[in-house]
Order: sequence, then C-alpha cells, then structure tokens
Amino acid sequence: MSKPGDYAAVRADIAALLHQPEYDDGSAGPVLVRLAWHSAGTYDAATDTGGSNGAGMRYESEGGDPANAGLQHARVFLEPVKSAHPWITYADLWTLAGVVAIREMGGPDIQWLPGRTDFTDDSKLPPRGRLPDGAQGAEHIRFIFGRMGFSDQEIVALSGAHNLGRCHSDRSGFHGAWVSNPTRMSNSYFRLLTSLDWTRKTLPNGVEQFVHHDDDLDEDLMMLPTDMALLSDPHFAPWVRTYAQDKEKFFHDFAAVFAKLVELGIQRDADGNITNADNERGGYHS
Ligand code: DDH
Repeated sequence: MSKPGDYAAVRADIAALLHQPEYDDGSAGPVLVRLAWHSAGTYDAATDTGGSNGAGMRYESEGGDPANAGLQHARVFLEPVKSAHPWITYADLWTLAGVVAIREMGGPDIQWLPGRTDFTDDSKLPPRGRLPDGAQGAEHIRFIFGRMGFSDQEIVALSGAHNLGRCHSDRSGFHGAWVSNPTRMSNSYFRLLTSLDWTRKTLPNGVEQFVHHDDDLDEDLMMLPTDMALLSDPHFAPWVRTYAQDKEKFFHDFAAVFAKLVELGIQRDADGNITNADNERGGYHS
C-alpha cells in the first residue's frame, strides 16, 4: 500500500494498466476518459447538484443509467488501483484516471486536484437524463452543456475527446470509431469532421449515425448526429475549423476545459481544500 496522498504512485499504476491487448483497440484509456466525463457531466449549475463528487455510479440509480452503459468496464479496470491505494476515493480515482489516460495517449497535461469524497448512500445522486443524447442536435447540446456552465467554445473543445475510443452497439447502439487511430490523442476528430464526406446510415438496430467509407480502412469511420451538429451550427462551426487547423490551440483549450469539467460541483478554499465534500451539502434527493 502506498502512503496516503502519494498521487504519483496512483498515477503510475493507472498508466501501467492502460495497455489491454484483449480490449477494444488495445487500450483501457478511452473508456477511462468517458468514466471521468460521465462522473462529472451530471452537474447542474442552477441547483449545484451532480458533478464529480460522490462517485455515484457505484449505485444502481446512476450506474444503471443507460447513458452509462459500458462504464463498468472502466470501473473494473481501476479496481486493482483502488485495492493498492485504498486511501484514494473513487471520485478522485475516476477523475484522475481520465486525466492520466489522456496524457498517456499523447494528449495534454491537465490540472487535477484531489479531495473528492464518495457518497455513502444513494440519497444525493443526480436524476437520470442529464447526459447528452447522441441522436439530438445543437439545441440539445447547448442545453446540456449550458446547464453545466460551458460556453460554445468550451463545448466544441470538450467534444474533441471523441478523438478517443469508439461506440459499441451493445452499449449506446451506435457503432465504430471517429478516427482510425482511436488510442492516440490529436485533433484528427476535427480534421476528419471538416474534410471527409459523411453519409447518413441506419444501422441494423435502427440507430442512425453518419459514416465515411474508405477502402483502405478495416471499418467505416463514424460521427454521431451530435458531432455533425457541431459542423452545421453557425456558432460551433468556427471552433471546429479552428481546432482542425491548430492542434496546439485545441490541446491548450481542451486541457483547460477538461480540468474545469472534473471540478464541476466542487468548491475549494484558497489552499485548494474542498469545502463542500462532506456528504451533507444540499443535494438532490431522489
Ligand atoms: Fe462521448 N460518447 N459524447 N464524450 N465519449 C461516446 C463515447 C465516448 C456523446 C455520446 C457518446 C463527450 C461528449 C459526448 C467520450 C468522451 C466524451 C459514445 C459511445 C456515445 C454515444 C458509447 C459506447 O457505445 O460505448 C455525446 C452525445 C456527447 C455530446 O457532447 C453531445 C465529451 C464531452 C467527452 C469527454 O471526455 C470530455 C469518449 C472518450 C468515448 C469513447 C469511450 C469508449 O469506450 O471507447
């Protein structure tokens, strides 16, 4: 067991588990990033509920939300890290794992601070339905991320996470990866979104997505309807083009907005200590 507070040791163990030859594209990284994002993306600024504190996905009401289908894989990957460092909370571990995975996959360094607590029951979990639905359009995206307090630019920067990982028919119903090298962080997602031709396709399960076929690739590339909406919306599209042209700017903005994401629902004093992590804060009661 490491010394409590030895986050470098936790980071090293997270980095060491990313290589998973039998899983997806060979890396646990993308699903860990999604776990971090879904743990935080329930935040509602108006009521100050949801967010990365609490690790609510350990409970059925949040963990069993269809929007979180498949994230048990991420939590199982992290269980040995939790056993080796039992002093870290799940809420800290899940957010830290996302940050470490992004860096290890060639992405930017993202500021991360510890101190989240784990709820000890399910009384303060956010209601289901706060995470985005890939079948929708720009209005829905702005509603969901506006609720968390993100601007149009921040929404587009965050969406660049789809440079990583893939959709699974048995999880979301969508199928395929956005880029051909989905375990390497870059701005390919934006470049492909702006430069390739995308055709609407109805999958055998009735789900509609967009695909690009290339004879040289093993499988079609894909975009969700929400990804395409970034390109058709007049306020999102300029940022898509900016990030397609400027990887450094994308990495810079992505690092800032992902750091903001994993802090949603967390209040800190000047020393960085969390002031509202005591399970007693006014929260949502289901
Ligand atoms: Fe996402 N995402 N996401 N996403 N996401 C999926 C996979 C991954 C939406 C829908 C889906 C973000 C925003 C949105 C990642 C990170 C982030 C899947 C496929 C769907 C569907 C799930 C599956 O079948 O396994 C929608 C809609 C939005 C939206 O903005 C409107 C954001 C903001 C992030 C982030 O990290 C900041 C990652 C990584 C994956 C790949 C997961 C994997 O297992 O691989």
